[in-house]
Amino acid sequence: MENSSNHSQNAHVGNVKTITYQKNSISGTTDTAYFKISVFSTEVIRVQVNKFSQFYPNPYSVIKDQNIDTNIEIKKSDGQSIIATDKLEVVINHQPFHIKFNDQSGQILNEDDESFSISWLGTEVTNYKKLQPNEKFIGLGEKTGNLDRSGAAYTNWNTDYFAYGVGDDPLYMSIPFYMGVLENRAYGIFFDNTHKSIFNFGASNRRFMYYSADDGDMDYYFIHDDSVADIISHYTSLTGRMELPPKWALGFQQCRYSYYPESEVLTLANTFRDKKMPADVIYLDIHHMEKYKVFTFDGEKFPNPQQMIQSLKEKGFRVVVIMDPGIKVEKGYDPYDDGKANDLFIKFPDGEDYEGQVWPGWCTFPDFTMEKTRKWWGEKMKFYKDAGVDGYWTDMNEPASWGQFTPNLINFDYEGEQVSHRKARNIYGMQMAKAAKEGSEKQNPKERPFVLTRAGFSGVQRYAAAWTGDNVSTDAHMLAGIRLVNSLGISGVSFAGYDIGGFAGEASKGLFARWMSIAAFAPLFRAHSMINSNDAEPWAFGEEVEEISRNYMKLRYQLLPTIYSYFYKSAMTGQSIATSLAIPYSFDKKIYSGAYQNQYLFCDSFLIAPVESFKEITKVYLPEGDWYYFYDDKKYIGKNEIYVDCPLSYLPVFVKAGAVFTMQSSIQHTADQNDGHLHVHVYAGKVEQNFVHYEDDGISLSHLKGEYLKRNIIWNSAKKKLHFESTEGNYVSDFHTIVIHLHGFSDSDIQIDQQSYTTHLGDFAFLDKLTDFDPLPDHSHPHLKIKELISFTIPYQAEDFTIQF
Ligand code: NBV
Repeated sequence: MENSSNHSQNAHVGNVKTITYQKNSISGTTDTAYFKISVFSTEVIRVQVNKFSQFYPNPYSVIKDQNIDTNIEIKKSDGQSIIATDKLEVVINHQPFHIKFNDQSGQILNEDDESFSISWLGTEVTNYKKLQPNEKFIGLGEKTGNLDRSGAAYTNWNTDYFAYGVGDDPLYMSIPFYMGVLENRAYGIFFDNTHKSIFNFGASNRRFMYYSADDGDMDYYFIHDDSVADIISHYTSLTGRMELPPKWALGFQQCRYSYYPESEVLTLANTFRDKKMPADVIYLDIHHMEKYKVFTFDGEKFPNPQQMIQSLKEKGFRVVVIMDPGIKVEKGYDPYDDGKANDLFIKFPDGEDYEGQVWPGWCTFPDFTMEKTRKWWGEKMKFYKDAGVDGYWTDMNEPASWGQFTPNLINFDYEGEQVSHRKARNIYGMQMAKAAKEGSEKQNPKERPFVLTRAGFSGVQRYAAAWTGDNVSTDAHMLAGIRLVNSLGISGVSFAGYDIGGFAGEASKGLFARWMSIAAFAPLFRAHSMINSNDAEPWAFGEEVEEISRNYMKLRYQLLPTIYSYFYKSAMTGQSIATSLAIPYSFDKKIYSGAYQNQYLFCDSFLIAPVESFKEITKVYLPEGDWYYFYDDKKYIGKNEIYVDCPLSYLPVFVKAGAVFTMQSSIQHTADQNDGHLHVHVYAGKVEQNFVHYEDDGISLSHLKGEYLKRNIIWNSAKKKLHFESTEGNYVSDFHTIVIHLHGFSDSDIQIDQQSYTTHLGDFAFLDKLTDFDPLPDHSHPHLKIKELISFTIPYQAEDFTIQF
């Protein structure tokens, strides 16, 4: 179909020449291309265009089928075809081919630039979209820069980037999904092409935004619904959602490049327990291996890994090991011999194995785009399982190699399609994470897997949590990491975190303390640091930092009933856990400003206002609604900018008026017994809130067979009614008593069904008072007494009950 021999000039898709109308899709030809527009569902339209009579879809990311029964109406005329669903109107103009998307009221959401719409420059395919007035752009996963990406451009090409700069691009993971936010409406676009791609949100021009890929199909999903959160929900119903992780993965995780020998690992575990700093996970980085060879232990450093891991387990720790993809080229080394014998490595087109240099020296690389290889890798993981390892950390899976320039001609299986590195690179890391997850499930079928991955692509959330790679110990990096994690949350990857303290460089005392306090409110709570750097455990920075860290670590563990409930919610709905304000307050322009763009909601109730370590006072923007300062219940009116003191011991945190969240007693690790009291915190406010409290055993798969407990706690502040619905599921609660804390109330007359309960003014502190370091004089201490807090205790019961006051 291609008629342009001049590849250095833009070749436009041209006019529609033929068109056929099928049930819920339209397809046809243009002067230069083939196209198909399918109604995937009421809110999702798929557009496919290429120059061949066959499409080459990405087999990895989208796991949902088209719902061909979606109710639609098609209007046909010579110049246009219009598809209308209950949410969207798609106007396909025929001459030339260009598309416009309207919402159901006819307001424009998005339209192609008429002259260029879909065009090619050689094999490079691009879709040009007109910039709408005041359009903002959010998402694109692990991308540095501002929350609003307008005026910037980004490349998707998974890249190993040690000590990246806070504005650098590309990094390790590519998620070609973004949302456009207009005055009062929003849409999402997922460009499902694994080649190197570019998203230009109006950089160096003011005519259009565009997304392009080096090669392959123009294949995108256009999504529209009432809110940004709904759009994320559709995107994650296409590309999948995280599965509920084991609860231990929500605890504090301590990493270092590298802890060894065995005695150091055991001392580390003991120190957490001695110092009463709750923690769950210890990582073994590359020095656990013999000469960096995956699926080995260094016999000198770790003479008895099984015994060591068993002893860590007895202290309540889980062990996660690193797995790099590179397999050392060494005859006699089983993974090499076996992989070679089974033809599992990526190859040059002449059939010779590709070899690149990584930690072990010259290596081959398993072709994770092949089912056979993924299975084989999973079988090899028996080695770690036998030692007692519980979690897996897939690093270097961009794939990285010295020189950082993998030749493009290398061949990958790509589920039988046989493609070059150009098409396979971006998907490689995700497929390694898949191999690790499935390997873990095979080796340990009774427990939920935990995989942490560096590289990934759309859909990676189904297999692994993500961390933002080799950051640096600076305040700017701390804040940039928060935006990266929030952006991952916008883009379907809700289980994510950053290296607390910074991987490269040395954190100052203040920086480490602040970073710990913020990360206590991150989905993944993990500290890590580079080889040859100072000790960077939470006690390594002196007593003050130790106390601050302990305070926030304890708080994290006390909040686990809420955090776990939100992980459950995220697994069900694809919604973020660390939620950029652009999700709930998308149309409030203030939240995009440089001063406030790092703010986010954690588990919906907490507004976290991250601030540099050197600041003692900061400006916070409180969006719509009322807000309570977390530490003393002082109430603030929303849509307001306020100044807040922010000594290192008090990270600015506010609770949304009308919020409900749950807490438990202080524990040392996630499997530690709490005291049986479920603390339900309820805040006066005008909104009705439904908090879904979720419990299960935190580790097995029995929750999928009904062994869970779910309970809606519905708080209607206007009617002063707190309703505990009856519990659902067969799991017997971890709690025997409910303690209710009412914040922002003066009323103390409480009836539960017919019975009256006595309440008392509370004396509740979310943080312990620091011993010698408290910066505030006693009388102004925020946590000494929460004056308006009223608490009372009732026995836990499975049946529903209402508290009226
Ligand atoms: O395995 C060593 C490191 C690891 O600690 C880090 O978290 C990864 O992002 N790894 C990169 C390899 C090289 C780092 C210089």
